[in-house]
Amino acid sequence: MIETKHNNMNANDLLLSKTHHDKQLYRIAKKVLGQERITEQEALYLYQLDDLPTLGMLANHIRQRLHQNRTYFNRNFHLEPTNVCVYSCAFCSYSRKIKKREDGWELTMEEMMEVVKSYDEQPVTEVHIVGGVLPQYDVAFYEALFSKIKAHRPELHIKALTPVEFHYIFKKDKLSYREGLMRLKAAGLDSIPGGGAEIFHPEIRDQIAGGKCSGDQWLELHQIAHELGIPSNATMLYGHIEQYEHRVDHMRQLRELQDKTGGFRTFIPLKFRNKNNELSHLPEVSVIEDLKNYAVARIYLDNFPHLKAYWPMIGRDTAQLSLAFGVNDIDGTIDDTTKIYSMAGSEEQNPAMSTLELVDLIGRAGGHALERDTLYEVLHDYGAQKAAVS
Ligand code: V47
Ligand code: SF4
Repeated sequence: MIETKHNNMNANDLLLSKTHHDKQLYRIAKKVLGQERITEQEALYLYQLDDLPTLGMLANHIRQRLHQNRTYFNRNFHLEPTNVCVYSCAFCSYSRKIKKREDGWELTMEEMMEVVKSYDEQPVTEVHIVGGVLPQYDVAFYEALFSKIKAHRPELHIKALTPVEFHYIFKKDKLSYREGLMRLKAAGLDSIPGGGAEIFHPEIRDQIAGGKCSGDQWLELHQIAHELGIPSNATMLYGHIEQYEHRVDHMRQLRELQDKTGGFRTFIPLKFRNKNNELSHLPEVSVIEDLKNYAVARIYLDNFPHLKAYWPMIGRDTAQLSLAFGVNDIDGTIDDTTKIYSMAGSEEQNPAMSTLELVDLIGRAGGHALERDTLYEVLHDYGAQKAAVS
């Protein structure tokens, strides 16, 4: 991934020469080199293009401009209050219906605090709290949970809940999104993860995630969070029944909101995994499709500073490859504390990686590993080392 200024000039010429045979691609390449925004039609064209190497070159050009070889990771753990849920999304392998709640788990406040305390001796900087939606986990419950976590470990960053939970619990308490978020922020909420976005377009959302908050509501909640100074992430669940048009529509809405608020930190494409859910008959998309999706996202979402590959979901090898297709962040979950993916058939059935392993994985792909906090402040610079791990 190393590029000097001199090499960079050559790379630009090479990029233009590689695209010269195709008028539309050439125009897109010129835009990328000139730091100009591409249109939705152009994003669609890139998705339809059967030319992964050129896509990789374009996306890597942007990644190099923004971050050079710097590749971030974060040490966090997941806290999942419950996997019982009032909704039944077709892609979800993890949740249990209320009628079958005895098959799932429902943690009490004390049990959740035990999970938090079990990390006391570990140098984690973030707790990611997300799970199923159930009436007993309401605004008062989360206020108490966040306050207790902050009282116990004030510096631990709380990245919690999605518009799916917020919408449900605020409605139950007759609170507006703004009122509810202000209360939870006062209790300790620091940022919002990217979940629950799936695909915004109702044509798809109604089929795979009917009943839960709409795409418009997801976006409205994030907009209000940004206005209140709560940063957030955004995801896109791809590779199921959606078409490329739906992915472009999804990213268009994110790009528009980011233009207004600037509150998104990172975009995280999530590959649909097909084990143990109602969409198990659908084949999973190939690694080529994964890389193409990262590249188009990096090229189209010009106002998102970071692009993250969630390695427990796609596996270590694809995570390494993704670094040449625009990705500059590898989610650094240190422990098998989320069941969302292992239950859906992810590559990593036991997704635990030590810091040294993560540094090594990044270094071997030519990256320069940096441990970050949730907001991308650098905590430790590991350089381009390949750690001595077996
Ligand atoms: O919204 C559920 C996805 C999401 C499956 O913000 C599935 O840092 C694939 O959003 N196949 C929740 N995906 C997780 C999430 C997340 C993950 C990592 C980091 C961050 C962050 C956010 O998981 C859900 C849904 O889109 N999901 N089931 C499945 N079978
Ligand atoms: Fe519930 Fe979330 Fe699973 Fe949908 S994806 S069923 S909202 S836990």
